[in-house]
Amino acid sequence: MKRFIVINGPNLNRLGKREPSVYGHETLGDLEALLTKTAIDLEVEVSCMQSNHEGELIDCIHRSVDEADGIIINPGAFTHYSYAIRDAIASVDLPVIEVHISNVHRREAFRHHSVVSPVTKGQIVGLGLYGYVLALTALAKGEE
Ligand code: CA2
Repeated sequence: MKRFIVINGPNLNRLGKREPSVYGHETLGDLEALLTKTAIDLEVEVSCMQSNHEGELIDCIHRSVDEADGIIINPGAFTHYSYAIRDAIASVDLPVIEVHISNVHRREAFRHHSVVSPVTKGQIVGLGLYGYVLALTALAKGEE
């Protein structure tokens, strides 16, 4: 059975607790439950992690080489400036889909640019938690 890792970056453990107009009312636990259910429907395995620490995110990306068939990542604010996370993604030979809950292009200018997008398979933005469901579906049904 194919196995996918979902990586959430800094502050995403605060989902549902603040800024519902931007990020919605659902919590990180709700997201993980949604993805677990989606994985059952798609007949794949999913495991989720969240960290506020850049190095832990990088270690998880590296470990995924031996543990997964693909990665879904929301790097949080690291999206906009972490060349280290970009290099980690580039170092693994796995399909990686970048997800953002909010429509970053409608927000502050510093959120408009992603330094990780050039090394990902694709990017989904602005569709709330459903973006993760779409990403998991794309990986599950993909050829890679
Ligand atoms: O839209 C996204 O998913 C973001 O990756 C979320 C990041 C932000 O820095 C990116 O520009 C876009 C921030 C996550 C913070 O999450 C919070 C959740 C609830 C309350 C406060 C922050």
